Amino acid sequence: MIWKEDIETMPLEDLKNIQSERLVSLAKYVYKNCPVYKKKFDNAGISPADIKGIDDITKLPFTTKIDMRDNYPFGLFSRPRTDLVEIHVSSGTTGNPTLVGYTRDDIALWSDVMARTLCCAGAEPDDTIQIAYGYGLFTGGLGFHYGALEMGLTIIPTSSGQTKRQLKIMQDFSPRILACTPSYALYMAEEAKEIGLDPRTSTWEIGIFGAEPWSESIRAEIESEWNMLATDVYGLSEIIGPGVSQECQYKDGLHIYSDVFYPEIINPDTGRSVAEGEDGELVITTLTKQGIPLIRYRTRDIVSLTTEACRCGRTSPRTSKIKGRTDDMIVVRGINVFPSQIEHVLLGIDGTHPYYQIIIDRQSHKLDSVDIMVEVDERIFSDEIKKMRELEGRIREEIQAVLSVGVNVKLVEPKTIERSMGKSKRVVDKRSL
Ligand code: DLL
Repeated sequence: MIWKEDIETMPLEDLKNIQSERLVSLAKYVYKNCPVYKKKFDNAGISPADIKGIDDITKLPFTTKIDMRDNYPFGLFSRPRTDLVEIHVSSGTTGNPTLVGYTRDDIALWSDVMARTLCCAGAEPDDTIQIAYGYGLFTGGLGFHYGALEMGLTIIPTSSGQTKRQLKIMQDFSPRILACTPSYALYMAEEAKEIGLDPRTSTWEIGIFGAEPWSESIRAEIESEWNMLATDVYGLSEIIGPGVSQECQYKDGLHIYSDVFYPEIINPDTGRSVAEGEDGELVITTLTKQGIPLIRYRTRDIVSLTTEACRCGRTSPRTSKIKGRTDDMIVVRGINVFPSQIEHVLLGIDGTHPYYQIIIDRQSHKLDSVDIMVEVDERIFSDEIKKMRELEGRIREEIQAVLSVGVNVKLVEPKTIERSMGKSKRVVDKRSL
């Protein structure tokens, strides 16, 4: 599979017809095969016969992470365990992890959407791909693997870690494509320089980065460090893994495969749809999955959606980059704070590095404190104390102006903050520990 023009450039009315047909079958399928969904439909007073087309989707109840956890491990499945050929687990922070499973047809679907993803990023059939996402229970490594197999690429399944070996493999086998988390791409650039390798001379021309939030400033940093095109890939285990949406070369939103993953954007407080272009929570219905199809799954990721045509010719709607998570929001002294707001300020200031950590604490009976550790250039550290204090003051003021919350800023030397080879942890909330 290389470029499926009929699907990628389908007129929106045809897309809607396919979505409608698929939703009608899906409603019948889960009602018949999954007792949890039967109960959810019955409680909402909805029968599959009420679903006549995609516009009826709002009649159906939402599915949440809580439904996944309450019915752990196999309660939300529509197929018996014996029909599953693979299972994956998404690690949560509390309680049971989330289990997802695939029938053979689901693996075919995953391979297909991942091949579309690779193609969308600009991969060609003769390419070699280095897959430095973790292989294992995490869906990143194997998801890319299936897509690359489907597309016929040459796969180097390095998984994450062993950075010096990653760099040697890149030099020896000349892959054009790199797939890993954006934080690992940055870390590899640092390591490359450490061993005297100029990252700008690497053979990687296209990067497919995701699994964690990353800003345009981090994109600019990766693109200039590695001299490559850095594209964004989005997905989540509950829906399929990576392969829900992907940026094309124009980097103007992520094309969502809405013929199989139907997107809605809602106001997370009211549950109602927001107008096109407005920010809200992304809700996805898996239109064709068999093992664990999900209806109106609340991703908690905040995006906006556009149906405007893209210059690449694909007609599927595009989401913005992920702007935050409904549950990532930190409430400090009653004010809502998103880590991305802090990142945006930091990366706009000359001399700071894309490594920072936000530490929130509460001393007994005192107000919450926000300490931000920021890595800065060596040259700033060797400057006089006065200059360092000035920079700290400037960062503090700029952040306070954006957040309306007082913060403490501490500049730290390069390489002080822990590096990540998978998803990085930028916020440490000691209040909930
Ligand atoms: O992270 C799947 C994946 C693997 C996506 C490799 C892309 C590449 P989970 O571990 O279940 O699955 O985590 C899903 O990660 O709800 C988002 O909050 C976040 N996330 C994933 N991709 C992006 C992205 C994989 N491109 C959760 N930008 C999602 C921002 C992302 N956040």
